Amino acid sequence: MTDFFKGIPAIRYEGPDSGTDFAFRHYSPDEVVAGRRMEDHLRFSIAYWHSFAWPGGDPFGGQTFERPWFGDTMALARLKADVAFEMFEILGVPYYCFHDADVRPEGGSFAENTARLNEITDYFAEKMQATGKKLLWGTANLFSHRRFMAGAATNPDPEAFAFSAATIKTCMDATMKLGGENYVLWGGREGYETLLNTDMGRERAQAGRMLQMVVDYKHKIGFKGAILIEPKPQEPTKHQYDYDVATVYGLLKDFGLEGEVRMNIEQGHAILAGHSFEHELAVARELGIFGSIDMNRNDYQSGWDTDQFPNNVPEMMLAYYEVLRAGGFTTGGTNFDAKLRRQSLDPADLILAHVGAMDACAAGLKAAARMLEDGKLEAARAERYAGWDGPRGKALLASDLSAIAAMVEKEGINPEPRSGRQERLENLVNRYL
Ligand code: XLS
Ligand code: NI
Ligand code: NI
Repeated sequence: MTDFFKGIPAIRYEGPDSGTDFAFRHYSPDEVVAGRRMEDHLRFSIAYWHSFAWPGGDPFGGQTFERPWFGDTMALARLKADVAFEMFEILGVPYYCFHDADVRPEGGSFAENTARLNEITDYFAEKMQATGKKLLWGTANLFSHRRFMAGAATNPDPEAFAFSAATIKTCMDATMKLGGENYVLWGGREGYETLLNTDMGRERAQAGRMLQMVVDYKHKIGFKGAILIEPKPQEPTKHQYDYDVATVYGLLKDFGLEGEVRMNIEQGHAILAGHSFEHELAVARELGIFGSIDMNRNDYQSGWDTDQFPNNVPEMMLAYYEVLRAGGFTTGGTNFDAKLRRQSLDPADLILAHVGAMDACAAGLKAAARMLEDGKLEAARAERYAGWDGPRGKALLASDLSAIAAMVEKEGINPEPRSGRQERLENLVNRYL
């Protein structure tokens, strides 16, 4: 045991009237919601990078956090892992996620990076065995080191493509070794900063080819998890090729991968793309490519991907409603891709940020389940489209323009507008909160 979280108790469900900050008010892992234990529904996961690797910097200032494991030795990487697993236990969170660069110090070569990754993930394997914690997904950080400044797969330099491909292989191997349930690709610098120096067609083709290689390798090694892409429109680049769910679907179609790759959808990225979170979830659900979520929130005024901990229950209800409509998570889960504000220095801040986020997710899920079980919203939606289920609706889509024109003329068809009832439905939704 380290003493980092000294004095902080294991967090338990105490219900809405609990008198302490260190308790869940809504998240009760064994409680059954919509036919499933809450723990199995929500499948919470902690993001190693934000909670244990991020030093608290912003564009105007550097490190604010002082953590005993900061530094670039393997001994400190092990200390970081000790603290991380202690936090997973305190919170009772079943899963975690990591990038290679979060968990091992950067080596002087690809071979040294690989050796260090293998060493620390062996240490993880022991800890997972001892605690029962699981890996939701692994990924490669192909955006922080300067070698990736012009992209990874989309880099104009083939050697950067090669280094990226090799690094992805080692991270897929580590994910497989740890029994990871997914492997994620987020295209951090797979985009451009200016069109003036960019061959967009070539870069997009490189991105598609890398993705094919990832899928081929998954099958080659028998990885049973899902390959997930995490769309984001921009930041750090001006434009990213995995802009949003619909854009990625086009990419998957182009490269013959629509049955192979699903989406990891992040709240803050949806907002940056000019969408709501539930929009992105609904698009993925409709296209059959929903996978997992990165849960956080943006500051709606700042315009950045601020990665704050989620706390807006009405928004989360609508998000989990889409998750439930998609049939719930299979390999995916709720990964807190969220970081403290840089003034939140205390170990307790790290715990309480997750406690509040888990509670907000639980409250959102429960409200969503009530709304789905009650069925009024779905009944209103079905009623609005009922005409399409009748014989005329079905026949129309199989018809053609001239036959339809003849029918409209003969029968004197003249559609009568009906209310969309938006406010009425908005009132209905608020009743489940
Ligand atoms: C950054 C992304 C990143 C991915 C994993 O905005 O959210 O953290 O989740 O590379
Ligand atoms: Ni993000
Ligand atoms: Ni993310």
